[in-house]
Amino acid sequence: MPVITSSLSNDQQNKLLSLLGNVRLHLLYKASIHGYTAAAFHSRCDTQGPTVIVAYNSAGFVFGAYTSKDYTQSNEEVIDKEAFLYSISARRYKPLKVSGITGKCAFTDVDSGPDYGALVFLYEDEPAVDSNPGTSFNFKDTDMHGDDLQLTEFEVYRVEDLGDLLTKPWRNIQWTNTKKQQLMEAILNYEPSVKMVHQARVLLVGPVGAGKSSFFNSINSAFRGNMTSQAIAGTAESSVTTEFRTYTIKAKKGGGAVPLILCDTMGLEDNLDAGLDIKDLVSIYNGHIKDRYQFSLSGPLLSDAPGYKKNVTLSDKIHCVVYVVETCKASILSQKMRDKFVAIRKKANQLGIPQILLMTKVDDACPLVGEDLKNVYRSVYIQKMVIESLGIPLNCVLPVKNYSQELEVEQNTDILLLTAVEQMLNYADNFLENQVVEDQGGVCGDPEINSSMISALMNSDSE
Ligand SMILES: Nc1nc2c(ncn2[C@@H]2O[C@H](COP(=O)(O)OP(=O)(O)OP(=O)(O)O)[C@@H](O)[C@H]2O)c(=O)[nH]1
Ligand SMILES: [Mg+2]
Repeated sequence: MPVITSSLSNDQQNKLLSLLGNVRLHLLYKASIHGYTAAAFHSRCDTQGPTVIVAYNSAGFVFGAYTSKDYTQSNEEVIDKEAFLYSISARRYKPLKVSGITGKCAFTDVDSGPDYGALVFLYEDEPAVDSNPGTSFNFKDTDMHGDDLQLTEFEVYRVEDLGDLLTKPWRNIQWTNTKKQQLMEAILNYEPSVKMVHQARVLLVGPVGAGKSSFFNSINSAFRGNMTSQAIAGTAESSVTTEFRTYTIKAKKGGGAVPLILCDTMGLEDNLDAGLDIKDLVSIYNGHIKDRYQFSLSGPLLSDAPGYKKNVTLSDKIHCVVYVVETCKASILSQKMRDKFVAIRKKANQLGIPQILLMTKVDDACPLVGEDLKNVYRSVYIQKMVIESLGIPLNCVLPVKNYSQELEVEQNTDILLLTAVEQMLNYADNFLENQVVEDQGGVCGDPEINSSMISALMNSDSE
Protein backbone atom coordinates (compact mmCIF):
# COMPACT_ATOMS: atom_id res chain seq x y z
CA MET A 1 0.00 0.00 0.00
CA PRO A 2 1.54 3.36 -1.00
CA VAL A 3 2.05 6.07 1.62
CA ILE A 4 -1.17 8.11 1.57
CA THR A 5 -0.67 11.84 1.77
CA SER A 6 -3.04 14.79 1.84
CA SER A 7 -3.61 16.80 -1.34
CA LEU A 8 -4.24 19.99 0.67
CA SER A 9 -1.64 22.71 0.18
CA ASN A 10 -0.42 24.41 3.38
CA ASP A 11 -2.52 27.45 2.60
CA GLN A 12 -5.67 25.37 1.98
CA GLN A 13 -5.06 23.39 5.17
CA ASN A 14 -4.64 26.56 7.23
CA LYS A 15 -7.86 27.97 5.79
CA LEU A 16 -9.72 24.77 6.56
CA LEU A 17 -8.32 24.70 10.11
CA SER A 18 -9.45 28.30 10.60
CA LEU A 19 -13.04 26.95 10.25
CA LEU A 20 -12.51 24.03 12.59
CA GLY A 21 -10.62 25.49 15.58
CA ASN A 22 -7.83 23.82 17.54
CA VAL A 23 -7.94 20.41 15.86
CA ARG A 24 -5.70 18.07 13.92
CA LEU A 25 -6.82 16.33 10.74
CA HIS A 26 -6.31 12.63 10.25
CA LEU A 27 -6.71 11.44 6.67
CA LEU A 28 -9.12 8.47 6.62
CA TYR A 29 -9.96 8.11 2.96
CA LYS A 30 -8.56 9.27 -0.37
CA ALA A 31 -10.69 8.34 -3.35
CA SER A 32 -7.83 8.25 -5.90
CA ILE A 33 -6.26 5.46 -3.77
CA HIS A 34 -9.27 3.73 -2.19
CA GLY A 35 -11.77 4.18 -5.01
CA TYR A 36 -14.55 6.65 -5.88
CA THR A 37 -17.28 4.44 -4.45
CA ALA A 38 -19.73 4.77 -1.58
CA ALA A 39 -18.62 1.35 -0.30
CA ALA A 40 -14.97 2.46 -0.09
CA PHE A 41 -16.05 5.69 1.62
CA HIS A 42 -18.21 3.90 4.22
CA SER A 43 -15.63 1.21 5.00
CA ARG A 44 -13.15 3.91 6.06
CA CYS A 45 -15.33 6.74 7.33
CA ASP A 46 -18.26 5.17 9.21
CA THR A 47 -18.32 5.62 13.02
CA GLN A 48 -15.26 7.84 13.04
CA GLY A 49 -16.81 10.75 14.99
CA PRO A 50 -16.40 14.29 13.63
CA THR A 51 -15.18 14.31 10.02
CA VAL A 52 -14.63 16.78 7.22
CA ILE A 53 -15.07 16.06 3.51
CA VAL A 54 -12.57 17.71 1.17
CA ALA A 55 -13.47 17.65 -2.52
CA TYR A 56 -11.24 19.10 -5.25
CA ASN A 57 -12.16 20.17 -8.78
CA SER A 58 -10.15 21.44 -11.72
CA ALA A 59 -11.64 24.93 -11.37
CA GLY A 60 -9.36 25.18 -8.28
CA PHE A 61 -12.07 24.87 -5.63
CA VAL A 62 -11.58 22.88 -2.43
CA PHE A 63 -15.00 22.40 -0.90
CA GLY A 64 -16.93 20.02 1.28
CA ALA A 65 -18.81 19.39 4.49
CA TYR A 66 -18.07 19.14 8.19
CA THR A 67 -20.20 17.06 10.55
CA SER A 68 -19.75 16.36 14.24
CA LYS A 69 -21.85 13.18 13.87
CA ASP A 70 -21.03 9.64 12.74
CA TYR A 71 -21.87 8.13 9.37
CA THR A 72 -23.54 4.78 10.14
CA GLN A 73 -25.74 4.04 7.08
CA SER A 74 -28.85 4.20 9.33
CA ASN A 75 -30.96 5.63 6.45
CA GLU A 76 -32.12 8.38 8.83
CA GLU A 77 -31.94 12.13 8.61
CA VAL A 78 -29.23 13.43 10.93
CA ILE A 79 -29.65 16.73 12.74
CA ASP A 80 -26.32 18.40 13.47
CA LYS A 81 -26.26 22.07 14.46
CA GLU A 82 -22.47 22.12 14.13
CA ALA A 83 -22.47 20.86 10.52
CA PHE A 84 -21.54 23.25 7.72
CA LEU A 85 -20.52 23.32 4.08
CA TYR A 86 -17.48 25.34 3.03
CA SER A 87 -15.50 26.40 0.02
CA ILE A 88 -11.88 27.52 -0.33
CA SER A 89 -10.64 29.08 -3.54
CA ALA A 90 -8.02 31.53 -4.73
CA ARG A 91 -10.92 33.91 -5.55
CA ARG A 92 -11.68 34.62 -1.91
CA TYR A 93 -9.35 35.66 0.90
CA LYS A 94 -11.43 33.94 3.60
CA PRO A 95 -13.15 30.57 3.13
CA LEU A 96 -16.91 30.50 2.53
CA LYS A 97 -18.80 28.85 5.40
CA VAL A 98 -22.46 27.88 4.97
CA SER A 99 -24.50 26.77 7.99
CA GLY A 100 -27.61 24.63 7.60
CA ILE A 101 -31.13 26.01 7.05
CA THR A 102 -32.89 26.10 10.45
CA GLY A 103 -34.97 22.99 11.13
CA LYS A 104 -33.45 20.98 8.27
CA CYS A 105 -31.26 17.92 8.70
CA ALA A 106 -27.53 18.17 8.02
CA PHE A 107 -27.31 14.96 6.01
CA THR A 108 -29.22 11.81 5.22
CA ASP A 109 -27.27 8.83 6.56
CA VAL A 110 -27.55 6.71 3.43
CA ASP A 111 -25.39 3.83 2.16
CA SER A 112 -24.56 5.80 -1.00
CA GLY A 113 -22.12 8.75 -1.09
CA PRO A 114 -22.41 11.39 1.68
CA ASP A 115 -25.70 13.21 1.06
CA TYR A 116 -25.91 16.77 2.44
CA GLY A 117 -28.97 17.57 0.30
CA ALA A 118 -27.44 20.63 -1.32
CA LEU A 119 -24.26 18.65 -2.08
CA VAL A 120 -24.24 14.90 -2.70
CA PHE A 121 -20.70 13.56 -2.96
CA LEU A 122 -19.54 10.48 -4.92
CA TYR A 123 -22.75 10.88 -6.88
CA GLU A 124 -23.62 7.58 -8.60
CA ASP A 125 -20.25 6.13 -7.49
CA GLU A 126 -18.41 8.56 -9.76
CA PRO A 127 -15.86 11.32 -9.07
CA ALA A 128 -18.75 13.76 -9.15
CA VAL A 129 -20.99 15.98 -6.99
CA ASP A 130 -24.71 16.63 -7.38
CA SER A 131 -25.48 20.23 -6.42
CA ASN A 132 -28.96 21.39 -5.27
CA PRO A 133 -28.58 24.69 -3.36
CA GLY A 134 -31.58 25.35 -1.15
CA THR A 135 -31.89 21.77 0.10
CA SER A 136 -30.73 22.01 3.73
CA PHE A 137 -27.99 24.53 2.81
CA ASN A 138 -28.14 27.66 0.69
CA PHE A 139 -25.34 28.96 -1.53
CA LYS A 140 -24.54 30.02 -5.07
CA ASP A 141 -23.08 27.29 -7.27
CA THR A 142 -20.44 29.71 -8.55
CA ASP A 143 -19.29 30.46 -4.96
CA MET A 144 -19.24 26.86 -3.77
CA HIS A 145 -17.57 25.04 -6.67
CA GLY A 146 -17.51 27.37 -9.64
CA ASP A 147 -20.14 25.17 -11.31
CA ASP A 148 -17.56 22.45 -11.85
CA LEU A 149 -19.11 19.23 -10.56
CA GLN A 150 -16.37 16.81 -11.65
CA LEU A 151 -13.92 15.90 -8.89
CA THR A 152 -10.17 15.57 -9.35
CA GLU A 153 -9.75 14.21 -5.80
CA PHE A 154 -11.97 13.43 -2.84
CA GLU A 155 -10.74 13.02 0.75
CA VAL A 156 -12.27 12.58 4.19
CA TYR A 157 -10.45 13.48 7.40
CA ARG A 158 -11.27 12.65 11.00
CA VAL A 159 -11.31 15.91 12.96
CA GLU A 160 -9.53 15.38 16.28
CA ASP A 161 -10.12 17.98 18.95
CA LEU A 162 -6.81 19.03 20.49
CA GLY A 163 -8.43 20.74 23.46
CA ASP A 164 -6.51 23.39 25.34
CA LEU A 165 -3.83 23.39 27.95
CA LEU A 166 -4.41 22.10 31.48
CA THR A 167 -3.74 24.74 34.12
CA LYS A 168 -1.61 22.20 36.04
CA PRO A 169 0.61 19.64 34.30
CA TRP A 170 -0.29 16.01 35.07
CA ARG A 171 3.38 15.14 35.55
CA ASN A 172 5.95 17.47 37.08
CA ILE A 173 9.15 18.11 35.19
CA GLN A 174 11.79 20.68 36.03
CA TRP A 175 12.80 22.35 32.79
CA THR A 176 16.17 23.58 34.02
CA ASN A 177 19.79 23.02 33.10
CA THR A 178 20.39 21.69 36.65
CA LYS A 179 17.78 18.99 36.00
CA LYS A 180 19.42 18.04 32.72
CA GLN A 181 22.83 17.73 34.42
CA GLN A 182 21.29 15.68 37.26
CA LEU A 183 19.70 13.29 34.78
CA MET A 184 22.95 12.90 32.85
CA GLU A 185 24.91 12.20 36.01
CA ALA A 186 22.33 9.72 37.30
CA ILE A 187 22.45 7.84 34.00
CA LEU A 188 26.25 7.88 33.75
CA ASN A 189 26.60 6.69 37.35
CA TYR A 190 24.05 3.92 36.95
CA GLU A 191 25.33 0.50 37.97
CA PRO A 192 23.17 -2.55 37.32
CA SER A 193 22.31 -4.32 40.58
CA VAL A 194 23.93 -7.50 39.26
CA LYS A 195 27.72 -7.37 39.17
CA MET A 196 28.30 -9.44 36.05
CA VAL A 197 26.00 -7.17 34.04
CA HIS A 198 27.68 -3.89 33.11
CA GLN A 199 25.06 -2.27 30.88
CA ALA A 200 21.28 -2.30 30.87
CA ARG A 201 20.04 -3.79 27.60
CA VAL A 202 16.92 -2.04 26.37
CA LEU A 203 14.99 -3.12 23.27
CA LEU A 204 13.11 -0.67 21.05
CA VAL A 205 10.16 -2.23 19.22
CA GLY A 206 7.27 -0.66 17.36
CA PRO A 207 5.57 0.04 14.02
CA VAL A 208 7.50 1.18 10.95
CA GLY A 209 8.44 4.86 11.18
CA ALA A 210 7.54 5.26 14.87
CA GLY A 211 10.94 6.78 15.72
CA LYS A 212 12.94 3.84 17.14
CA SER A 213 16.19 4.61 15.33
CA SER A 214 15.68 8.34 15.91
CA PHE A 215 15.35 7.69 19.65
CA PHE A 216 18.81 6.11 19.75
CA ASN A 217 20.21 8.97 17.62
CA SER A 218 18.55 11.50 19.93
CA ILE A 219 19.96 9.96 23.12
CA ASN A 220 23.38 9.74 21.49
CA SER A 221 23.08 13.41 20.46
CA ALA A 222 21.99 14.44 23.96
CA PHE A 223 25.12 12.84 25.46
CA ARG A 224 27.47 14.04 22.71
CA GLY A 225 26.10 17.58 22.77
CA ASN A 226 25.77 17.67 18.98
CA MET A 227 23.56 16.03 16.36
CA THR A 228 24.40 12.42 15.50
CA SER A 229 22.79 10.10 12.99
CA GLN A 230 24.55 6.77 13.51
CA ALA A 231 21.31 4.81 13.04
CA ILE A 232 19.71 5.35 9.66
CA ALA A 233 16.30 6.95 10.14
CA GLY A 234 13.72 8.03 7.61
CA THR A 235 10.34 7.40 6.09
CA ALA A 236 9.49 4.51 3.77
CA GLU A 237 6.64 2.10 3.12
CA SER A 238 8.43 -0.73 4.93
CA SER A 239 11.01 -0.59 7.71
CA VAL A 240 14.11 1.52 7.04
CA THR A 241 15.90 -0.55 9.68
CA THR A 242 16.38 -4.10 8.43
CA GLU A 243 19.13 -5.28 10.82
CA PHE A 244 19.15 -5.96 14.53
CA ARG A 245 21.51 -3.37 15.97
CA THR A 246 22.87 -3.01 19.48
CA TYR A 247 24.13 0.52 20.05
CA THR A 248 26.34 1.79 22.82
CA ILE A 249 26.45 5.47 23.62
CA LYS A 250 29.58 7.49 24.33
CA ALA A 251 29.24 10.21 26.96
CA LYS A 252 31.48 12.49 24.88
CA LYS A 253 33.49 12.04 21.73
CA GLY A 254 36.17 9.52 22.71
CA GLY A 255 34.70 9.32 26.23
CA GLY A 256 33.45 6.38 28.30
CA ALA A 257 30.33 4.42 27.45
CA VAL A 258 26.97 5.15 29.01
CA PRO A 259 25.87 1.99 30.90
CA LEU A 260 23.08 1.40 28.42
CA ILE A 261 22.76 -0.62 25.23
CA LEU A 262 19.87 0.43 23.02
CA CYS A 263 18.77 -2.37 20.68
CA ASP A 264 17.10 -1.22 17.47
CA THR A 265 14.85 -3.53 15.45
CA MET A 266 13.02 -3.67 12.17
CA GLY A 267 9.55 -2.06 12.38
CA LEU A 268 6.36 -4.04 12.98
CA GLU A 269 3.87 -4.18 10.12
CA ASP A 270 0.16 -5.00 10.05
CA ASN A 271 0.50 -8.12 7.93
CA LEU A 272 1.55 -11.34 9.61
CA ASP A 273 4.26 -12.10 7.04
CA ALA A 274 5.75 -8.59 6.94
CA GLY A 275 8.00 -6.62 9.28
CA LEU A 276 9.62 -7.97 12.42
CA ASP A 277 8.70 -11.62 13.11
CA ILE A 278 7.48 -12.25 16.65
CA LYS A 279 9.59 -15.43 16.86
CA ASP A 280 12.69 -13.33 16.11
CA LEU A 281 11.57 -10.94 18.79
CA VAL A 282 11.42 -13.72 21.37
CA SER A 283 14.95 -14.80 20.35
CA ILE A 284 16.04 -11.19 20.89
CA TYR A 285 14.36 -11.11 24.33
CA ASN A 286 16.38 -14.19 25.26
CA GLY A 287 19.66 -12.85 23.86
CA HIS A 288 20.05 -15.32 20.97
CA ILE A 289 20.33 -12.76 18.16
CA LYS A 290 23.66 -11.09 17.46
CA ASP A 291 24.37 -7.48 16.56
CA ARG A 292 23.92 -6.77 12.81
CA TYR A 293 21.70 -9.80 12.23
CA GLN A 294 19.90 -9.14 8.93
CA PHE A 295 16.21 -9.94 9.45
CA SER A 296 14.94 -12.32 6.80
CA LEU A 297 11.51 -12.15 5.20
CA SER A 298 11.63 -15.88 4.54
CA GLY A 299 11.25 -16.72 8.24
CA PRO A 300 12.67 -16.32 11.74
CA LEU A 301 16.21 -17.30 12.75
CA LEU A 302 16.15 -20.98 13.74
CA SER A 303 18.03 -22.28 16.78
CA ASP A 304 20.30 -24.47 14.60
CA ALA A 305 21.16 -21.63 12.16
CA PRO A 306 24.80 -20.45 12.11
CA GLY A 307 24.04 -16.91 13.39
CA TYR A 308 22.04 -18.14 16.39
CA LYS A 309 23.79 -17.46 19.68
CA LYS A 310 23.22 -20.60 21.75
CA ASN A 311 24.99 -19.79 24.99
CA VAL A 312 23.68 -16.66 26.53
CA THR A 313 24.26 -14.86 29.79
CA LEU A 314 22.10 -12.42 31.67
CA SER A 315 24.00 -9.58 29.94
CA ASP A 316 22.76 -10.77 26.52
CA LYS A 317 19.10 -10.82 27.52
CA ILE A 318 16.76 -7.88 27.16
CA HIS A 319 16.24 -6.18 30.51
CA CYS A 320 13.52 -3.73 29.49
CA VAL A 321 11.26 -3.58 26.42
CA VAL A 322 10.30 -0.17 25.08
CA TYR A 323 7.29 -0.02 22.77
CA VAL A 324 7.76 2.95 20.46
CA VAL A 325 4.56 4.40 19.01
CA GLU A 326 3.73 7.74 17.38
CA THR A 327 1.61 9.76 19.80
CA CYS A 328 -1.13 10.63 17.31
CA LYS A 329 -1.41 7.00 16.15
CA ALA A 330 -1.35 5.33 19.56
CA SER A 331 -5.13 5.21 19.95
CA ILE A 332 -5.90 4.35 16.32
CA LEU A 333 -3.54 1.44 15.62
CA SER A 334 -5.13 -1.13 13.35
CA GLN A 335 -6.60 -4.25 14.96
CA LYS A 336 -3.81 -6.34 13.38
CA MET A 337 -1.15 -4.13 14.97
CA ARG A 338 -2.96 -4.25 18.31
CA ASP A 339 -3.05 -8.05 18.09
CA LYS A 340 0.71 -8.04 17.47
CA PHE A 341 1.25 -5.84 20.51
CA VAL A 342 -0.86 -8.19 22.63
CA ALA A 343 1.29 -11.17 21.52
CA ILE A 344 4.53 -9.26 22.13
CA ARG A 345 3.41 -8.08 25.55
CA LYS A 346 2.27 -11.54 26.53
CA LYS A 347 5.72 -12.93 25.73
CA ALA A 348 7.48 -10.12 27.60
CA ASN A 349 5.19 -10.68 30.60
CA GLN A 350 5.91 -14.41 30.59
CA LEU A 351 9.62 -13.65 30.67
CA GLY A 352 9.11 -11.03 33.38
CA ILE A 353 10.58 -8.23 31.27
CA PRO A 354 9.39 -4.76 32.33
CA GLN A 355 7.84 -2.66 29.59
CA ILE A 356 7.62 1.02 28.79
CA LEU A 357 5.55 2.79 26.15
CA LEU A 358 7.49 5.60 24.49
CA MET A 359 5.15 7.97 22.66
CA THR A 360 7.16 9.86 20.05
CA LYS A 361 6.55 12.89 17.83
CA VAL A 362 4.70 14.88 20.51
CA ASP A 363 5.73 17.97 18.54
CA ASP A 364 3.79 16.72 15.51
CA ALA A 365 0.85 15.48 17.55
CA CYS A 366 -0.08 18.77 19.19
CA PRO A 367 0.79 22.22 17.80
CA LEU A 368 0.83 23.66 21.33
CA VAL A 369 3.63 21.21 22.16
CA GLY A 370 5.28 21.85 18.78
CA GLU A 371 5.46 25.53 19.78
CA ASP A 372 6.75 24.84 23.28
CA LEU A 373 7.80 21.38 24.45
CA LYS A 374 7.18 22.44 28.06
CA ASN A 375 3.45 22.07 27.25
CA VAL A 376 3.83 18.31 26.86
CA TYR A 377 2.23 17.47 30.23
CA ARG A 378 -0.33 20.28 29.90
CA SER A 379 -1.69 19.35 26.47
CA VAL A 380 -5.20 17.91 26.81
CA TYR A 381 -4.69 16.04 23.54
CA ILE A 382 -1.42 14.36 24.59
CA GLN A 383 -2.98 13.40 27.93
CA LYS A 384 -5.94 11.84 26.08
CA MET A 385 -3.59 9.91 23.77
CA VAL A 386 -1.59 8.63 26.76
CA ILE A 387 -4.74 7.45 28.55
CA GLU A 388 -6.17 5.74 25.45
CA SER A 389 -2.97 3.97 24.47
CA LEU A 390 -2.53 0.20 24.46
CA GLY A 391 -3.56 -0.47 28.07
CA ILE A 392 -0.06 0.12 29.49
CA PRO A 393 -0.13 1.55 33.03
CA LEU A 394 0.09 5.34 32.92
CA ASN A 395 3.30 5.50 34.94
CA CYS A 396 4.99 3.40 32.24
CA VAL A 397 4.06 5.80 29.43
CA LEU A 398 6.62 8.41 28.42
CA PRO A 399 5.95 11.04 25.75
CA VAL A 400 9.10 12.29 23.96
CA LYS A 401 10.24 14.34 21.03
CA ASN A 402 13.17 12.95 19.07
CA TYR A 403 15.58 15.13 17.19
CA SER A 404 14.47 15.10 13.57
CA GLN A 405 15.21 18.44 11.90
CA GLU A 406 17.31 20.31 14.45
CA LEU A 407 20.98 21.15 13.97
CA GLU A 408 21.71 21.69 17.65
CA VAL A 409 20.65 19.94 20.82
CA GLU A 410 18.05 21.68 22.91
CA GLN A 411 17.67 21.59 26.70
CA ASN A 412 13.96 20.72 27.00
CA THR A 413 14.16 18.01 24.34
CA ASP A 414 17.15 16.51 26.20
CA ILE A 415 15.32 16.63 29.54
CA LEU A 416 12.36 14.66 28.17
CA LEU A 417 14.64 12.14 26.44
CA LEU A 418 16.90 11.67 29.47
CA THR A 419 13.90 11.29 31.79
CA ALA A 420 12.80 8.39 29.59
CA VAL A 421 16.27 6.79 29.77
CA GLU A 422 16.38 7.15 33.55
CA GLN A 423 13.06 5.30 33.75
CA MET A 424 14.32 2.57 31.41
CA LEU A 425 17.35 2.00 33.68
CA ASN A 426 15.14 1.77 36.76
CA TYR A 427 12.96 -0.81 35.04
CA ALA A 428 15.94 -2.77 33.75
CA ASP A 429 17.21 -2.95 37.32
CA ASN A 430 13.88 -4.35 38.49
CA PHE A 431 14.30 -7.14 35.94
CA LEU A 432 17.87 -7.89 37.01
CA GLU A 433 16.90 -7.96 40.69
CA ASN A 434 14.07 -10.37 39.89
CA GLN A 435 16.40 -12.68 37.97
CA VAL A 436 18.66 -12.99 40.97
CA VAL A 437 15.73 -13.57 43.34
CA GLU A 438 14.30 -16.22 41.01
CA ASP A 439 17.67 -17.93 40.82
CA GLN A 440 17.91 -17.98 44.58
CA GLY A 441 14.50 -19.64 44.69
CA GLY A 442 15.49 -21.97 41.85
CA VAL A 443 12.57 -20.85 39.73
CA CYS A 444 14.01 -20.12 36.32
CA GLY A 445 17.68 -19.46 36.27
CA ASP A 446 19.75 -18.29 33.35
CA PRO A 447 21.70 -21.29 32.03
CA GLU A 448 24.98 -19.66 32.98
CA ILE A 449 23.98 -18.42 36.39
CA ASN A 450 23.57 -20.76 39.32
CA SER A 451 22.81 -20.04 42.93
CA SER A 452 26.43 -20.50 44.00
CA MET A 453 27.24 -17.45 41.91
CA ILE A 454 24.46 -15.31 43.35
CA SER A 455 26.36 -13.56 46.11
CA ALA A 456 29.17 -12.76 43.67
CA LEU A 457 26.65 -11.30 41.26
CA MET A 458 25.12 -8.81 43.63
CA ASN A 459 26.68 -5.37 43.98
CA SER A 460 27.86 -4.58 47.47
CA ASP A 461 25.13 -1.97 48.06
CA SER A 462 22.40 -4.44 47.19
CA GLU A 463 23.74 -7.24 49.32
N1 LIG B 1 8.77 15.62 14.29
C1 LIG B 1 9.27 14.46 14.69
N2 LIG B 1 9.73 13.58 13.78
C2 LIG B 1 10.25 12.42 14.23
C3 LIG B 1 10.31 12.09 15.62
N3 LIG B 1 10.86 10.86 15.73
C4 LIG B 1 11.14 10.43 14.49
N4 LIG B 1 10.76 11.36 13.58
C5 LIG B 1 10.85 11.24 12.12
O1 LIG B 1 10.08 10.09 11.77
C6 LIG B 1 10.69 9.39 10.69
C7 LIG B 1 10.87 7.92 11.05
O2 LIG B 1 11.80 7.83 12.10
P1 LIG B 1 12.74 6.54 12.32
O3 LIG B 1 13.55 6.79 13.54
O4 LIG B 1 13.43 6.15 11.08
O5 LIG B 1 11.62 5.46 12.65
P2 LIG B 1 11.85 3.89 12.91
O6 LIG B 1 10.86 3.51 13.98
O7 LIG B 1 13.27 3.58 13.18
O8 LIG B 1 11.35 3.30 11.51
P3 LIG B 1 11.74 1.88 10.79
O9 LIG B 1 13.19 1.61 10.98
O10 LIG B 1 11.37 2.16 9.36
O11 LIG B 1 10.86 0.85 11.42
C8 LIG B 1 12.00 10.12 10.41
O12 LIG B 1 11.81 10.97 9.31
C9 LIG B 1 12.26 10.92 11.66
O13 LIG B 1 12.99 12.11 11.41
C10 LIG B 1 9.80 13.05 16.56
O14 LIG B 1 9.78 12.85 17.78
N5 LIG B 1 9.30 14.21 16.04
MG1 LIG C 1 14.58 2.34 12.25
